[in-house]
Amino acid sequence: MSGLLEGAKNLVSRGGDLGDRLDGLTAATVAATGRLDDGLVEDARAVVNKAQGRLKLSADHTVVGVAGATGSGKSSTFNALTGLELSAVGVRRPTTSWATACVWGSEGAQELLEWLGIPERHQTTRDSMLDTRREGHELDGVVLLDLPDHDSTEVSHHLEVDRLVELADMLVWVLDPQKYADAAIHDRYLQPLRTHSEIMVVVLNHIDRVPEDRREAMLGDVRRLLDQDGLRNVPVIPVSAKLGWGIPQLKTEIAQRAAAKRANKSRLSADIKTAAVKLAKASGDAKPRSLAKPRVEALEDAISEAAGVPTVVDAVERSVRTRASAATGWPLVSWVSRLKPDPLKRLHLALGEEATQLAGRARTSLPQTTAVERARV
Ligand SMILES: Nc1nc2c(ncn2[C@@H]2O[C@H](COP(=O)(O)OP(=O)(O)OP(=O)(O)O)[C@@H](O)[C@H]2O)c(=O)[nH]1
Ligand SMILES: [Mg+2]
Repeated sequence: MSGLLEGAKNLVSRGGDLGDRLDGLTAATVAATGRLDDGLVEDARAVVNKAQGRLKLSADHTVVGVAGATGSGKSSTFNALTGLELSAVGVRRPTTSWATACVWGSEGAQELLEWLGIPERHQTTRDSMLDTRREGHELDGVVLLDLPDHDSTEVSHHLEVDRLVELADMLVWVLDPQKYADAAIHDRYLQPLRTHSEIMVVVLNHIDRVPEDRREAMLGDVRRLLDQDGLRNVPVIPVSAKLGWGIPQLKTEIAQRAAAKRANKSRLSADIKTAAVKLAKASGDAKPRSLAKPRVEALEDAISEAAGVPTVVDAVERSVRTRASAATGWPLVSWVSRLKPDPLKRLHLALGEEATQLAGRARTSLPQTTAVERARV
């Protein structure tokens, strides 16, 4: 148990390479199996599997999920970023049932999209369209995902959201003036993701519908709630997806992180750290109990007695003595000792050629362990 604790602690404090951290978490998961809560270990194992899966795929792409409540304007934001009407924007709620992807720079993205489980009919490649404008290249390497609503009445929607929020390298949370304070998003997503602030951006959409003199106060309120969630570093951008306000800022925010090609590593590293902290916490920091030396020795004695070790030691001793006197005694009488039975042979054990190795048949004639010896062990 101390090994597990040490492993997890090192993982938490060390700034080391992602591969090392992953190895550390793998080792801690193996050590924790059967010792810590199964659910916790299972979660840690899922993190290991996900990280191993993602690290095998394109490091040139950054998967950006656009998430939020129903009607907050995810699809509108997605369309504004792509400059295309790819995702259905609806009046009827909820509109988006399946994630849609738009990829800028498709080379190497196919396997990534497969891993994300986005069917081909829900994928669009930005460079397949004639796109000569300079800004078209700004988002090179981005795989933008329009997600269904997390607060849906449809169970399949939040299952899909949860799955993709887990896999994305970066997340854009779309809030709206009516529901930005909903516990549903803060308690279920934002707060638990406070360890992942580096990979998140929040937008306050529908800002055109907020009277101008109230915008500042509302943004301040969103900021306060995010600070409470532990997301002090996460930027909040006022946006009107409908009118295109704030879209260039959002684009720049995404583009900078995508260009740094760090988001996927930051994400995995935050996941690994979170899992490690949980394992370390569950394992506690009490010193592992050590047994007093006399008790260890008593146990060793009982086990060796039950296994017949003293009988063999005694037989070896007597056998060596008999052989020695046969070899070195005065020839006139030494032949007498050869007549004595070899104590080792009686146990179906024998001293090898040079009397240094003990050789035996698979089944020796060592006495069976008695009930008393077993009880002592
Ligand atoms: N005035 C205004 N309307 C907006 C804005 N963004 C979206 N809308 C409208 O809000 C409604 C919902 O927008 P969607 O983009 O479909 O929202 P969504 O989050 O994708 O919704 P679901 O897919 O159902 O979860 C649509 O009627 C949009 O036209 C905005 O910034 N300002
Ligand atoms: Mg939608």
